Amino acid sequence: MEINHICVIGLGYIGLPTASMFAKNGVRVTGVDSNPRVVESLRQGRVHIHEPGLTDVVTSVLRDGTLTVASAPVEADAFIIAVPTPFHEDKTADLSHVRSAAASIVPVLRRGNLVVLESTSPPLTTQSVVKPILERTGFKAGEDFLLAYSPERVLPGQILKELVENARVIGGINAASAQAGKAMYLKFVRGEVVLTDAATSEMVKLMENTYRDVNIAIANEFSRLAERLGVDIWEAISIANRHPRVRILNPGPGVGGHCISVDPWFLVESAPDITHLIRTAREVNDSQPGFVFASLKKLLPNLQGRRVAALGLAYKPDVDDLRESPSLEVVRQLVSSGAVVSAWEPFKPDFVIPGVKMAGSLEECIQDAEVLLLLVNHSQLKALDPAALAALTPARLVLDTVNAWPAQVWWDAGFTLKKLGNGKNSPR
Ligand code: SAJ
Repeated sequence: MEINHICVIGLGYIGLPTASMFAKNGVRVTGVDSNPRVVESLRQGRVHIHEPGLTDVVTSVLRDGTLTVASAPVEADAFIIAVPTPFHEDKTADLSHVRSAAASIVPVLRRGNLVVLESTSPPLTTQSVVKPILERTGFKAGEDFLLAYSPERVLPGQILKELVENARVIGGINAASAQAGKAMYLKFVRGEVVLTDAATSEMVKLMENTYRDVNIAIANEFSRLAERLGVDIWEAISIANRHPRVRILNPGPGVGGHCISVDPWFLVESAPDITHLIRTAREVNDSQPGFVFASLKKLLPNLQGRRVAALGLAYKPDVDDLRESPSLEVVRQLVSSGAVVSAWEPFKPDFVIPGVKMAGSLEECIQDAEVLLLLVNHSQLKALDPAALAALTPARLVLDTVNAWPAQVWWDAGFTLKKLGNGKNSPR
């Protein structure tokens, strides 16, 4: 089967880069999004996602016409579903976008087509949710059309590079489906392509992010222990990591983003009785903003009316994505304790949080502050010079939750800098 035209449904963090990589490699792509604002802005050549290098690729393929945008799928050789899978209040997966994306393909599905689900989904979604919807056409999956699951595994901030270089797993509902998926992704993927069945590839994706979540949870729990026991967690981790088989990750304000903080719940949902560790890790990471709040309260016991400058709100460094960001939870807890919070997120200065004064600049954020709270290790925040900062703020108290700043330099500049997870009183 020759794939000359692909319809990518969902033009978000994954769909848009994927669509543009295919287009850049000469495949005709129709990008589809149900949000009219996304379609409209792309039609005008505006890219709604901040990702290094993405704007250049997207505008070039839009200009030469290899990528066009539409609000509904059109007939094509292959369809890729890359829509969000959020979770409900009770942490179970909300598959409504996957269902409606699959349903939107039904009127245009033709014999011989390939459909690939990329959205992170609970195990067995391809077989038990997507397949029956597509079979409403009267076609049989695996015979009349091919169906596979292929998770994206790219790191926000490095999407364009990792889309090409990472190993890609393609799980078919049968071998022919996996093979067809391989032929399609080889249009741009240079990493190893591994073929398996659909359920395995769904599980692989969830295992990867769960593995990371559990490892971050142990780092966060270590940071709490260190603080209680009078140990500096950053020193302890750097020593432990000299062991050849130990690689402890970094504690911080918690785990955010739309991947690691969500995906482990899909495994818990599929078998709650045998996933205690996974659930506990999620709970540890979700309660880490509370640990940050408690650490700040140790510095300023009564937060009522105290002026806190929160620096960075994104879920991780150098991205503009605030979804599930633990910094937001820290800020919410500060607001409910009566603190007067000003916040600055350099990648999204116009973000709105009820009760928080969003600053348009660093200077504005810190000008009246009593304490500086560093929540994200953005390069531009990490690079701040404490000597220069001292002239811009009356604050002399600093809580660094991400080990960004060299404590001694800050102490020398007149600040009392405390690091999250440092139970020692001395500067470090
Ligand atoms: N974090 C820590 N300590 C660390 C590392 C990360 O607290 O040592 C926090 C970050 O600050 C952030 C969260 O964890 O809040 C997640 O960040 P991340 O950089 O670990 O991962 P994501 O969510 O941006 O991307 C992950 C990646 N998965 C893995 O590394 C196993 C990526 O490859 C996936 O494609 C992506 O999830 C996804 O879409 O599923």
